[in-house]
Amino acid sequence: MTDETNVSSVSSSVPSSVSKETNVTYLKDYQPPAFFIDTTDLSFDLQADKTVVHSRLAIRKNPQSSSDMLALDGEGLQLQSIAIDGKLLEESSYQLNDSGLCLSALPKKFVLEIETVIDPAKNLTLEGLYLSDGMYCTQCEAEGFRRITYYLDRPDVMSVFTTKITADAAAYPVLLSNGNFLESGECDDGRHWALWSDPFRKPAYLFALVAGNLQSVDDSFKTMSGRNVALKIYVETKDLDKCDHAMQSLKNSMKWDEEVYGREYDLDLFMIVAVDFFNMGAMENKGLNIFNTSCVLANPLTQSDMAFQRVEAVVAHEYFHNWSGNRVTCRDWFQLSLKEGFTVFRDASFSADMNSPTVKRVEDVSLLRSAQFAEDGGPMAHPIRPESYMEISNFYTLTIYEKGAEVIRMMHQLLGAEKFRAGSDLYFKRHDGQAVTCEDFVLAMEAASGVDLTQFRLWYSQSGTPVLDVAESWDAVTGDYTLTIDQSCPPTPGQNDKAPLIIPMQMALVSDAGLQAVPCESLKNTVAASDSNDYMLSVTQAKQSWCFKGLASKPVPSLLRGFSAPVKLNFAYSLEDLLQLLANDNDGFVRWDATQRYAMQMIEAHVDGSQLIDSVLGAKAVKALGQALTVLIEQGFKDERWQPNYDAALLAEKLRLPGYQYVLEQFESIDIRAIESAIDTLQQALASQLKTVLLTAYSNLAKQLAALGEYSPHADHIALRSLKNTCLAYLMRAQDSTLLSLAVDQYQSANNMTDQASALAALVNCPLADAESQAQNCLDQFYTQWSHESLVVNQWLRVQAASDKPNALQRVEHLMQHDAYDNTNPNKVRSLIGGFCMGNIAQFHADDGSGYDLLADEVIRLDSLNPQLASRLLTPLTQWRRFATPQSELMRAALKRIADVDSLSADVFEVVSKSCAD
Ligand code: B3K
Ligand code: ZN
Repeated sequence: MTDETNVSSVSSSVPSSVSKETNVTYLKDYQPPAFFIDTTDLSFDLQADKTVVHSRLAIRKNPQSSSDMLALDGEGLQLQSIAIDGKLLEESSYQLNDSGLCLSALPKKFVLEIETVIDPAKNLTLEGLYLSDGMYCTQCEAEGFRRITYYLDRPDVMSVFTTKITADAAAYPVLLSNGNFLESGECDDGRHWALWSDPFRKPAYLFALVAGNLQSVDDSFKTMSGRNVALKIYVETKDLDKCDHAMQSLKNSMKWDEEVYGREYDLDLFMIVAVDFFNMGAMENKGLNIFNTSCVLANPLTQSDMAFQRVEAVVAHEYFHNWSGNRVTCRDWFQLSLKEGFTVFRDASFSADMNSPTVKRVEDVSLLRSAQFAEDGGPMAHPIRPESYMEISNFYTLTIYEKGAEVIRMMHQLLGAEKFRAGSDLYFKRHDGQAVTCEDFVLAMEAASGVDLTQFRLWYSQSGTPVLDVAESWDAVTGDYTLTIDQSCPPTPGQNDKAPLIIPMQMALVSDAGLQAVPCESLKNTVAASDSNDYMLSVTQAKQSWCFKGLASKPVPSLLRGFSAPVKLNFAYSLEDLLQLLANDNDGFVRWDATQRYAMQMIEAHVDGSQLIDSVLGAKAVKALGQALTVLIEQGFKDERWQPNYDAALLAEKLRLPGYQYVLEQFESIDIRAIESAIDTLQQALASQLKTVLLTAYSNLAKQLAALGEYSPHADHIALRSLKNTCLAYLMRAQDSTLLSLAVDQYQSANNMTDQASALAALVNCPLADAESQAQNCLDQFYTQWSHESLVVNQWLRVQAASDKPNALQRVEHLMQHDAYDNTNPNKVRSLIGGFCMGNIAQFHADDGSGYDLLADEVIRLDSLNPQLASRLLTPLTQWRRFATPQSELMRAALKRIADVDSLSADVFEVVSKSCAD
């Protein structure tokens, strides 16, 4: 079906750009669709620059809708023909524009057939159908399907899909789509075809197609009802040796979801495909997950422990979406956190069960407090259920994902595990096969638990990070100890006044003797039953007090245990209080947090000049922290072996000082040079003080790991390596050139990437002049050894971009010209440009603005190719208001320079316009 006269002039290769008055979409304007699409039959004739897409849609009027207009979304498509019930339409019988196709005067039920042509080879946006590295693949969430064909590209239109793919048989032997494989055949001209059918109704954003020269690693899983599911991970031949960990993670996830949520997989086949050009981590397309290679490939020689854990988490996350996202999906994109927040909560619980729960919690809280809090305090702040957007791709944020998961976690705490499970069972039962809202989730939780969540709903509508100011008073005569909590939340865009939220505050009281169980009148009904020493304070008002009676001595409060709510907590802990918590608290999170708070107090005092770390008083405070850490390190060893009951990974987290992002987040006005000096001074001081104990720990851990033999991604082994390599990083900063050989030897003898890359990073960041040539030798060797492994090359780019040695900017500019760099591959751009702008904070914020210029140039260049990536990279500049001069003005000028570019994408336009708004 071709009608040459009907070819539209829109080029398919160019991302859609906007005039300066971009459209805003509002939640309040939601209308149900005017039509439904019961079945969608697609046929793809794949050719690099001219792929023909034929669609046959069985459409039916929605009786509930008053509109008669069928407005199909479509972008960058060449329309070839359109027919209703077999009859070709004249050009005059529909309206075509840049964003779609409108039809009116339609029957109640009809078959619409459309043929479009697209150009996957030129599609660098990596949205819709694209050809990269000789492989076709799709990315349709959120609004990519409209770049494939005209459609009702909205999640509340769910349809049964069949897909026929035809392609050159030699170049693309594997042809995949959602659901079950039906049949395949050969054509006369060296091409072949395959037909797939997905029995489950789904929105277009879950559609997927892959064609390539791939091989699979195969396995199977027997579900709880005894069905056999075939599991396949498709990769390039050279990567077949990197799939075992993903496969094991998949099987563990399938089992875990059955045991913990009662969720069984529903198709007979589950496929994962790895792609090197991908805008994010992975995508949960029904039955055919598409993954960034970085989130699926894992081999000890080429991937670090961190990558192994990320693979496990992302495989689980995408698999869990099969229920939380696919079987029950979102009504509209404002409900994104319905699937993402819940699924992140599910994958975090899974990772906690597979590894160390406390370490997982510390990692999640670190991310939240550094990056999500910054987002929530910046110009892009939005509630976990936003009310408007210009470009939905900008709302795949830490707020939707991580804060969204925290909100679900709080619900889990308020209801308790059993009632929460009853709530999730009810939610899945009530809404299976539907597209629903966050409100539907909360209603199911309320119905199953009997808990009133009226006030809790504010977490969905209010943006900004709540602040708890906690004050104590102590009466030595009566032994009364009173805590008063003030709750507030700073204004965020569009929300000046905030109502008090319900905040679950888990706490305990700590004394020299350990945890105290004490009575508290107002807590009669709220004391957590699980641990008699723990209280769950329900903070619901702007100001509230709790009085604990009859204490023998003044306690230290252990507040927000387990980080029970995503809030900022202010309490005037003395350094002694913090050491007390570090020594005597039994909550792993609070113990770790005590070291963060201790270090922060020192950094703040150094920055404001009141107590320099290298002064007598400061040195005393560093010494006290150093001693406490020494005790912890020494306690961990018995007969030169680390005892398994001590968590080495958690100790490594404690030893590492707060990261730059977290430190910046604590300042009202950021004086970057003063902060840089404080962090450097503290690091050097601790490194020198701890040198001896770190050296012993390093060699003990190295011996112990060697005795364990082969590499294993087991959490216990990862913990030992993490502590060992943290010791090494410190030792390389101890200004002692006799220690250099430790890193060089480890680099040369490493039999896994964790040890090799850690040694490389330690050398590259070693401040000693003697280290320079050694570091360069290792960098050169590393590239020679791994230039054929794309993901390893990314690590090589990142370690150089993030190096705190001077001239990082020049190095980055030089690397941008290197053969190993490809400025259309998101992984490479994120490693080099992102590695510099987000991983090299001090040099990115150079006083001459050179870091901002580099970023602005890259954002402008990328915006015409891949707007999603460009918009993501921009994030650090959005924080300009937080900085003192000259950074604030220079950052703003860089934003303005971007804003002045004609025809920006909606993605970048939204971020720059909101960031520059007065
Ligand atoms: N749902 C996808 C994210 C899609 C992002 C689109 N810009 C992956 C995930 O969260 O599982
Ligand atoms: Zn997700």
